[in-house]
Amino acid sequence: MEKTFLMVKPDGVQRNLIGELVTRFEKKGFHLVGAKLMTVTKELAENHYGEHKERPFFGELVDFITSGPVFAMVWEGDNVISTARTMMGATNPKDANPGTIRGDYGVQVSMNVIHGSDSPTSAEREISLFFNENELNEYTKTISKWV
Ligand code: DAT
Ligand code: MG
Repeated sequence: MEKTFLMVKPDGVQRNLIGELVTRFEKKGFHLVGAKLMTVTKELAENHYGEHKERPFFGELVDFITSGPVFAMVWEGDNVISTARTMMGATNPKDANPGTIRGDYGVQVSMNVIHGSDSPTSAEREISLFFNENELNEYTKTISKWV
């Protein structure tokens, strides 16, 4: 079953959006396999956002993601990687449709509430960067045959 890495960014944590965002993915029918409140180190931030190293906003991005706790999660489900991206909305909240997370809760591109892996390769990479094997829970819910 496909897994993705989602993270409530420091702005989402400060704005008390953890519960709301977890609820959206739960109600959609996805399956939570790991979650933790944590503070991202500079080293982890630079590794996680390595693809953006040459971008002008890289320093600001690393400073922001390390500025306060984040809520890191692993979610499982059919097409969860692309569906979670659709639920998140466009990177820049000004372009994100109402009803999406960034469309409903974001204003600035640099503080856009949530991170989500953009491909199977990045999902695998990001899950292993943020979680140890023993922090991922494999379990079955009775409801899984209905949703
Ligand atoms: P996404 O988070 O939708 O995958 P991304 O990978 O292109 O977007 O960029 C990573 C983060 O970097 C993004 O969530 C917010 C920040 N960012 C992107 N473009 C930016 C810009 N032009 N100015 C400031 N921050 C930006
Ligand atoms: Mg990205």
